[in-house]
Amino acid sequence: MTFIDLRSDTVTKPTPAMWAAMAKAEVGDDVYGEDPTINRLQEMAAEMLGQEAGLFVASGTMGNLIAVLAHCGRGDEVIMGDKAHTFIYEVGGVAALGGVHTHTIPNQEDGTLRIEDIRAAIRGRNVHFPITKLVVLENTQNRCGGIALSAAYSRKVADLAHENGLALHLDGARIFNAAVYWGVPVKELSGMADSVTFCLSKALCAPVGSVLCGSKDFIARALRIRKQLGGGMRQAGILAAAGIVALDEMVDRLAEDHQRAKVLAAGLAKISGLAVQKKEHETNMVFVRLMDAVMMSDAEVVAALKAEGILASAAGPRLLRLVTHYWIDDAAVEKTIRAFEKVLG
Ligand code: TLP
Repeated sequence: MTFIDLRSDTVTKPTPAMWAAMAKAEVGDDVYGEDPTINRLQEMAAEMLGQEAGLFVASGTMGNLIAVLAHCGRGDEVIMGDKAHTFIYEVGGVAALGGVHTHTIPNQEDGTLRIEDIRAAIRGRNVHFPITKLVVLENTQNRCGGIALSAAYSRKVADLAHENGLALHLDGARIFNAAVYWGVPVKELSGMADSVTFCLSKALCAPVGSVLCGSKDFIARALRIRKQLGGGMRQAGILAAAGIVALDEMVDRLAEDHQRAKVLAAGLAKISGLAVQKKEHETNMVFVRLMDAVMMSDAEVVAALKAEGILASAAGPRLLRLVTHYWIDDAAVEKTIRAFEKVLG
């Protein structure tokens, strides 16, 4: 059976143009800085994100970890949302590998952190306290619904961080979705941050990799940490070649994924037993809650959908997540709605 895979945009396979670019990629030893394709990707990414330099890394998780380790020393503190990917889904890496203390504050329904909560979380100088060094924002905010944060809000957070001598790191795994949502060049959402990671291997369809961007000094520190973590990847220009195609060809079309997510949400909203989460500034994710009247558990619904050829993920108790992407067309959306009707009918 071929599945309609809505579990995540991480499942996207490379496009034909990516396969072609990978087959003829010029490569070299990147630990010597000699892979021309990686160098080109890093320069392109930095330019697009409004930063001085970029570093190709294996994953979004590695990019965020390197950023936190480059900004903070052992015993320092980082402020982030309680729904931040770095807090929930990155295996506690900042604590395990960096000895960095995480101070969580609540993510609001709209994905933001309240400015007053950030301000209150910044520690004063006191011998008992860790030293606050960093604030992390996530754009789009995944667990809150794939919500695009605005440039104006991001600037406010950056200003607050900088006034207090802190850095701002942006987990921009899906920042291109946010840029397309707001209709702005991505640098407007990322240029104010001290560092930013974005993923090539999510909705942009490249098979592997993320780019961490920041100042030249920051990236020089990040390069050493990447090596320390075993992330020096040699002839990885093969992967970077797909990343270049991702940046050249795959950004503007993200609007189609956002539109299909809307159609999917509207179709699912008509099915009794489903409460579709509806928020402002949503992009390519649909979250649906199973209402009490539904006798099946989330795992049972996921299994029943799978039997119909649809893959969805359980995102919490009685909560499912469906993510649209390049390989989901209009027919797949329609088929998904019909499958939900059958499973819940
Ligand atoms: N998110 C994945 C899962 O890990 C949950 C997904 O399917 O959404 N930041 C954000 C905001 C992310 O959503 C993810 C991946 C990452 C970082 C990590 O990226 P990778 O998977 O490349 O390490």
